[in-house]
Amino acid sequence: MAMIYLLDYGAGNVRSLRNAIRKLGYELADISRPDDILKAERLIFPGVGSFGAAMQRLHDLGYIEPLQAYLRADRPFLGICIGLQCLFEGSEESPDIAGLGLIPGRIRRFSGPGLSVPHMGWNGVRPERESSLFAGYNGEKLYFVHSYRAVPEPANAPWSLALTDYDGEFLSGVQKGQVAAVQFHPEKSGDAGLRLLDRFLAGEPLQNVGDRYRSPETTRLAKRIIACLDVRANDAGDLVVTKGDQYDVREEGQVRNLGKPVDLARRYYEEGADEVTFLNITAFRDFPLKDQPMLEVLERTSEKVFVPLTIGGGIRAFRDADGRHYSALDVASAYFRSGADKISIGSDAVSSVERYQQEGCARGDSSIEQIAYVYGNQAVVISIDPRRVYVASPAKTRHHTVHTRVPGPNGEQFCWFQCTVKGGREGRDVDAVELARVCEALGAGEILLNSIDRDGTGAGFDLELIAAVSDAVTIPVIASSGAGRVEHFGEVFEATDVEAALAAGIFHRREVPIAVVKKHLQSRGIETRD
Ligand code: 1PR
Repeated sequence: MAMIYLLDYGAGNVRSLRNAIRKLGYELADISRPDDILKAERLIFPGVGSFGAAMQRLHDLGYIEPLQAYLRADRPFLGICIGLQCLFEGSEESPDIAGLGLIPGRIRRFSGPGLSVPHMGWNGVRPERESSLFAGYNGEKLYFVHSYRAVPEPANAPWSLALTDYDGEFLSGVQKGQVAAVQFHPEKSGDAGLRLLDRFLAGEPLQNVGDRYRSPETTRLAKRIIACLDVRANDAGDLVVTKGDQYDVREEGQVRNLGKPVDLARRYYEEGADEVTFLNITAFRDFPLKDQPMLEVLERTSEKVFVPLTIGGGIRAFRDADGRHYSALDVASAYFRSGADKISIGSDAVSSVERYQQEGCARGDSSIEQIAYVYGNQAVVISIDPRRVYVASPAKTRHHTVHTRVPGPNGEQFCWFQCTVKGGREGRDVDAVELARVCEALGAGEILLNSIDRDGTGAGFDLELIAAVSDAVTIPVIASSGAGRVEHFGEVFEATDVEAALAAGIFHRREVPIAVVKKHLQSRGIETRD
């Protein structure tokens, strides 16, 4: 069996890819010097971060020449995501930096009107011709996350292997001879992705050996269903999944215990969750890197769960007991190394927005900017914990108000959505709409929009809050808090433009299986991943 070589230049989370390769039964070696590249029998290049950062890193490590020689010699290669984009001549993302130049054309940003960018989530591919890579592919959706894409042109037609529809069509698979690359993440695409990866690893020649595929007419991005696990230590010191009612997780004085984090995450993966999110809900008061069982939870989860993992809680700068300083980027990096694909920032995002408003501009040193620069915008989620504040009229506040159908305690017809920090313990003078807008400007890639008023109530999502925020940004928004019945999921996707809906309590208590949510959505004509 051929040894698989990984070109990992240490800029992001490739733990899941390593885990996927090991799970499929292959041995893995790392490229650690330029010479290793030409020794490799099968090479995987999972590009991470931005196009410019990836090319710069290849350059600094002296990898460009041997890599070009390897590719020109038509040796087995699989590029993933940025690993596909680097094969082209250049990219709008980093206009001054040249690509490897193997495939004609430049990478361009998605720009269609009303389109959510990044293209994040599960979409299909349309294979253009037979290949061993897509042999047996049957229209299953695969996981994509990117803001730039390769556009099909006559000059790169000989490379075109598969197309995906979003803002027109883009090249989601390329291949010529033994060199192939895909824009989606096979290691994050559940069983369908693992099967595809296995076909490359198995070493079948890449050309013209596939079965006939059944290709859908056009591919459609699915609405995502996310299972959320709020995690904290209980009074005995064990890390448990808990769940609050309006953020209060205690029942008769005890922290509610709904199960073990790794087991539950695995259960949701098997039941068809499109993503799994962990929120370390007490990390605001503890130093998250000290004695953190959360890192181990992530490591163990990423061995078994092959869909995207997000982790939130405590992502901010810290000084430990010995006076050592850790930046938010250090904390995030520890989470990425342990298997997270995205990190989510709560309290610190509110502080960054307050500072942005005081100073009137971005300074490049907020946690959002620092993490997005290194790991890419798509890896930075902002978790908002808003609470309604009722007012008699919009003139009573400087904040973004909505005319509400759920009047306040004194019959108020208007409300604004006040951001809170420290798990709802402190309200700040920032509203959810302005927070989302500023975080998008600072480089966040997605918004996780909770509601303290609806959390754990089962009364349905706060559609007024969700519409106000999702109308204010172009990045994807995840609706969270209040799901109590399958109909609530249909409602939120029909009434607003959100890309994903998240729930906790109804999944933990096994009241509604994820598959039933998806069936319901399909019956309403809403696209999902099966
Ligand atoms: O502020 O960066 O340290 O991050 C802390 C993170 O922990 C934030 O993302 C914040 O939302 C979360 N958090 C803090 N305290 C609580 C709590 O519940 N006491 N959980 C908490 C937030 C809300 C949702 C929940 C949905 C769905 N949980 O994520 O899962 O409301 O619930 P439902 O379907 O049962 O209604 P930082």
